[in-house]
Amino acid sequence: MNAILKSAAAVRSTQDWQAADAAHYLHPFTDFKSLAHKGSRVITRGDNIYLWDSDGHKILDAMSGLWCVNVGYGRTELIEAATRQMTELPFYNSFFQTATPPAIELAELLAQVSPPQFQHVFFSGSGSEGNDTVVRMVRRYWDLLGQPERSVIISRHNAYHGSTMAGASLGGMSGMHAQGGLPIPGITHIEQPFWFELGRGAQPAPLSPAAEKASRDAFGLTAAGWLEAKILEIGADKVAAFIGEPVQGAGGVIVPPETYWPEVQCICDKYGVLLVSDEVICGFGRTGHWFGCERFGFKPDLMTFAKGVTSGYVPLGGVMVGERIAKVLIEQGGEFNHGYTYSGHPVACAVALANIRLIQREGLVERVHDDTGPYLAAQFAALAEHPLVGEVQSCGLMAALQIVKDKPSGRPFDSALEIGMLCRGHCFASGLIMRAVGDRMIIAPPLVITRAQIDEMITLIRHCLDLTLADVRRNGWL
Ligand code: PXG
Repeated sequence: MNAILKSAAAVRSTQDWQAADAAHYLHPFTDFKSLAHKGSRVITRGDNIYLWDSDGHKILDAMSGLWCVNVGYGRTELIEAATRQMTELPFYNSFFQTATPPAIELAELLAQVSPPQFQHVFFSGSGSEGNDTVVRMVRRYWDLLGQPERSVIISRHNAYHGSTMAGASLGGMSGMHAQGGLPIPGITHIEQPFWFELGRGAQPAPLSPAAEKASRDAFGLTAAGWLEAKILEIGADKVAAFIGEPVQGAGGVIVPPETYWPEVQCICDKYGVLLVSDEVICGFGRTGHWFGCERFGFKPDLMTFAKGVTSGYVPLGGVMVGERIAKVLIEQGGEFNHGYTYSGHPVACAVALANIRLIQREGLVERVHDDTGPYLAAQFAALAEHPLVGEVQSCGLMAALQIVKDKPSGRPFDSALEIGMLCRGHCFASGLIMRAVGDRMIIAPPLVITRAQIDEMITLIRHCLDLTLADVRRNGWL
């Protein structure tokens, strides 16, 4: 397989790839003109946690593709599962009272690895589509219970729930809302549980660990209180559901205070509001648990998943449907007028089965929980001493460090300086893929990463922070 890809890369030069790319390919979330001018980086091959570009440079992929390649690149089990299924039955739908063995078996296995309230699944092709299904399903649920006015869904600013009309509306990205008249009606947002930005306040000196924990815990309750205030403002009889990522991924790996989710659960219970956990990033071991809701101790009614379900080898998403909703949809629902051509795609489901069995066989969730997660947390904690770093946070195998101008006060650099992008540029040039969300640098490496590879990644991160610091000093920005 790799030999074929290698030879494909060798057939055309990087320049040639870039010219064809610029001429025909509109990339997602991209300034087309500026990329056409600059030229794409063409990735041609992957193995384990590493990628290679069309110039032969080796890169440590600390973002798992896009938060998805949990079992790493080049896993024969997944490739063989796809080949077998394509040979036997590449496609059949699940619409007209039909099903395929991989879709049935995957539904069964997902029910086993999910929290016990989940015995049913609805498949989609992506996380965005999964969240479209969430919107359709929660509104259908309340319709069936004779409360159609209960239709408002509450989400959070700086959340990411996808890029379809419903996904982008549920998300809280202002840049996305600014294009195309979003959000769609019936979706509203509260503030995010981001302690460093909203709860810490300016401090003359660093907080002691005990004072910081107390401050975080108090802020968690405050942030959950914003949900209650919003429910009361709208009227509980109009609120259908609350949706959140256990840890906000694209928003910058924002790990909520421990008090946040249990309090959100109490508030949803108090007002009968459905609770939806978007597990597209947090699911399938990322947090050291099968699902992020288990890490944070809450019990959602719906869980959206995608990405890690197939480790990104083929597209698949869906929604785990809790018994509270499933019972109503099944027993009183009649036909649910919703579905996608690729709902339960047999090849995607076969790959997901192989992927989940691999995660089980290699004990990857336990490994993140007991070994590599705590190891990464300790290595990241040491980065907090760097002069540019104001905060570090990690949860399982995702982590963030916040670049600040002034450590004690946490004061940021002028956003126009784009220090995060500067640091990201050094990462790229040094053979490391690390993302910048503003001035917050984030990673989510494949779950197969070893301790030695974590050391290698941390050395690269430290090197890139040093290069960024040198730039900042040279330009007199400190
Ligand atoms: N929910 C969450 C929590 C996600 O992170 C989606 C839904 C949408 O999934 P699809 O499969 O439709 O893309 C996502 C996707 C980034 C980035 O910049 C993150 C995502 C997608 C693209 C970019 O970190 N997450």
